[in-house]
Amino acid sequence: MTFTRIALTGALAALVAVPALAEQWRGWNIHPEDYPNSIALETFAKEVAEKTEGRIEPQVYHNAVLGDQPDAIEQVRNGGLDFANFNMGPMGQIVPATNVLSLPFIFKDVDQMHVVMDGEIGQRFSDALAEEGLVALSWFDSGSRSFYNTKQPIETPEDVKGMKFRVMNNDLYVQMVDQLGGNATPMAYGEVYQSLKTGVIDGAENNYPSYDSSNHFEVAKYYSITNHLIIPECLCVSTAAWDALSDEDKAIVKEAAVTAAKQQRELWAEREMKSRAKVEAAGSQINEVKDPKAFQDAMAPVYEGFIKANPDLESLIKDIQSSS
Ligand code: BDP
Repeated sequence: MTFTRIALTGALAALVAVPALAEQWRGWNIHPEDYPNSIALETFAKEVAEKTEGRIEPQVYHNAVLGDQPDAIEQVRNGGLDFANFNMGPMGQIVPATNVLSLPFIFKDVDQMHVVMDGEIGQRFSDALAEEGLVALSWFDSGSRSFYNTKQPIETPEDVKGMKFRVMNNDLYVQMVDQLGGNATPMAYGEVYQSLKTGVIDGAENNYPSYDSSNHFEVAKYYSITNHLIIPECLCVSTAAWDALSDEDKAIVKEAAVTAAKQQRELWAEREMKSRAKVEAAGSQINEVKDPKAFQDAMAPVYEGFIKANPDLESLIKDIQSSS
């Protein structure tokens, strides 16, 4: 055997012994590192890396450094990114059925949302997402959203008149604010702080943890509890990344996502209380609205318009409303 042949044989043997290259998964996240969703995404990444013995190495990119949410949705759909935590609000543009989750007051409370999303109806949403390139593996909590603004407490729909609110990218939210007599501007989350500060908008709406972590409470101190939206969020993997997995790895990834969601929901409940206490201590004025039903009743035209435009989704709305 010549030297070259020995060397070659050795090199081949080394090649065979080297394990298959790890799949590097890039994950999108809009929130800062200490947010419940971020911690849960890290748990997901760690568990997947460990249990697949490094065959998949997920890395989470926090703080929306990989782009805005609507862009990130596109990127996960086309396989440019591998996983993400997405809110179902901006998803409505891509997966029409998920718009049902953006109807104001669709859920009675967060407990009902959990029951619905963890059961057969949640599976229907997962099926709809799967048709658009997104594999929803588990559902995170996002609490309920309320309005906050720079001007005054909102106690009745009348108080919303003439005010300009930032909403997420979905026409249903524009209609929602319209029906209350305000003006809505869809805007990227990262632009809201500056826009509140400079008076481009008067207010926005979100849950306590985001009102806190985004620092919006520093510039918009009136937080009025309307609880008008309860929007679930998914831990989604791109179909391309999912389809490339062996059955064994699919089971590992699914289980890690379920574990992450369980952790997220526990952390969420704690964080809601902590954030509320923090913003109040910092001077936020939180008020209950006088007549929550007045806000709910004002949404009738939003439902009517939606059902007229999407008659096929009426039964899904009814199924959610009648579930407990
Ligand atoms: C937060 C959601 C996040 C949204 C953000 C927003 O977790 O996905 O992008 O609200 O208002 O509560 O844009």
